[in-house]
Amino acid sequence: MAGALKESVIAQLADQVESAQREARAIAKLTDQWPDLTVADGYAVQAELRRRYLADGQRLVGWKAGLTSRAKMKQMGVDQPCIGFLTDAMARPESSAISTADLVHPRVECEVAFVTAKDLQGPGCTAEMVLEATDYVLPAVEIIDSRYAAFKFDLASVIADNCSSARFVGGGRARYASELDLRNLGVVMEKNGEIVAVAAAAAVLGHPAEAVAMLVNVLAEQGERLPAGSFVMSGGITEAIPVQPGDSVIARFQELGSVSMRFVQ
Ligand code: 0L1
Ligand code: MG
Repeated sequence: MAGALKESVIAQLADQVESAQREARAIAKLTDQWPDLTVADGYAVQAELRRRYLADGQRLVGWKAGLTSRAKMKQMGVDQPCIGFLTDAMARPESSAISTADLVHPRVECEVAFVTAKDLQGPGCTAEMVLEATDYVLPAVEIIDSRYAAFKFDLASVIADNCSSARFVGGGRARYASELDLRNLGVVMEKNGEIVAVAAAAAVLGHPAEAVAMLVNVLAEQGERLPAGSFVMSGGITEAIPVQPGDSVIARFQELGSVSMRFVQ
């Protein structure tokens, strides 16, 4: 997918997003400055960010699908999902203390993560192909953090910001997808001992494997495939809940165990 903007403009926009991410600083959405920014341009900025982070020594460990539920698309005012990349610098251990000092306004959401055993190549990737290529699934919590002021953005801008990727925590019990009814898998999220969200995984495009297939097809538009051994977060099942220092969060997944963490300054 070739962006229409000149490389120098892509680099300039990547500078803005990169410094906002590194300095945990909110900025105006990119389309305030470039109203004609397209989804393809957003992915070009995201690819430039990935190139820079990998050149700096971070390791690509996987991908994420975002904006995968109708409710979330409506909440954020967009009409299609997005994808983002995950590096080792974003991973946090289960039950750990996660600092918010390097985040702008973090929110947590529960997701099913897939680990693949075979390469997946689009276009035309389907949920069935994803399930056939999946080694196992595990529960995960994504900590998203839009670098845009008040979480206000459009699709091109959020894609340029790597789909709000910030931190992620995998844990619980790894299971073969074939042993589970992933569509009806229930999740309960608690914050500070109170239930703050309850949902079933069908909230993610009807089935979380659909979101992974979408991701593979978007990668194909960028001339890329999903290699075997990839970790893929399939999108928020629950709504995203704001967190601050002092909060502790536990996500309980039916059949997959739980994932917990606490937030500190
Ligand atoms: O992972 C997600 O679904 C987040 C995608 C970007 C939208 C947001 O920041 O809420
Ligand atoms: Mg997410």
